[in-house]
Amino acid sequence: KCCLAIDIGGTKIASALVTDQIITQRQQIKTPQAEAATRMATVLAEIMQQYDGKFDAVAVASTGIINNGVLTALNPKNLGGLAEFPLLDTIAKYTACPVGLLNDVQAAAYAEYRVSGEKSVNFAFITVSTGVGGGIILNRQLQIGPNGVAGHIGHTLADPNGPMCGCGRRGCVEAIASGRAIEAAAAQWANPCEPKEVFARFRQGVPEAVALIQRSAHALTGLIADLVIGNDIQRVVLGGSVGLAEGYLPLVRQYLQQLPHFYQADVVPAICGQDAGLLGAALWMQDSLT
Ligand code: ADP
Ligand code: BMX
Repeated sequence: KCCLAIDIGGTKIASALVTDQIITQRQQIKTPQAEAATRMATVLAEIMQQYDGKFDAVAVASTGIINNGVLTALNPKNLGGLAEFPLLDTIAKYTACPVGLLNDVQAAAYAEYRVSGEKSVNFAFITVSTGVGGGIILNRQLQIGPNGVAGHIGHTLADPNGPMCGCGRRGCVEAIASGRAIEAAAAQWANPCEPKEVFARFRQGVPEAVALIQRSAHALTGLIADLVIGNDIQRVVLGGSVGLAEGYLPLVRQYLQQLPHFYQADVVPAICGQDAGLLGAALWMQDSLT
């Protein structure tokens, strides 16, 4: 069986064919940031046409809350202002095959758990990417929830006096730790730069870059500690372009080790890398159909 997998992130949209965990014909484009609804429909139409006739099922992992076939952004700023989008109807226009949808990070968590042959009973995947997202596995079951909301841990509180989050609440982890948060802060510098360059400066020891990355890693450590103590999580996998950026994980581990024993968990880098969403969506679809 061959699955067309599509991963819609805040920064990039990837698509590929997935058969037995093997990814072929992978493509990647930038997520539309203007006229987002119209352009999203066009992009999806193009993807569906490119792979036409090559798959038996479609699995979509998307940023946002996926419920009843509709994508609702918790933080519309992460999706070029796109607040609500009829994801299922848009895809179903182009295929009679079964279509499955879930949140991007729920999918990535599923991939990391399945592919690694993970033994832990309670497990979490956290991505620090455009936003901060999570996927939680409790009792070996991926948590999706009745409304698709489960795992949106980027919107737990990091600092009641922190910056406003795009979701409308003040001080979320995402407003402090995410790629967008780093981007917004670094845009205010005398010598502004993108997150990738912020990391280069952090590694060179430039004080404002060090402080910014430390702030992100600190918020993330608080989130991990809260997850561990709230859900008895044994293992945490970190992903996303910020989460996997050189120097970030050691900082998170260092901060976590400063906390008392009960807050500790193994924190390891994602093994599926940039393909976790694609792979997870396909595996989840396959497992739900059988
Ligand atoms: P998505 O959110 O679409 O899943 P990513 O995981 O690539 O995509 O995250 C995108 C965010 O990561 C953006 O904010 C971008 O600026 C930042 N980013 C991209 N590349 C790097 C890098 N090499 N180092 C640090 N941050 C990066
Ligand atoms: C946001 C939220 C989550 C998503 C997470 C990571 C939106 C549009 N997205 O918290 O649903 O899982 O970002 O998304 O509200 P990414 O695009 O950074 O991978």
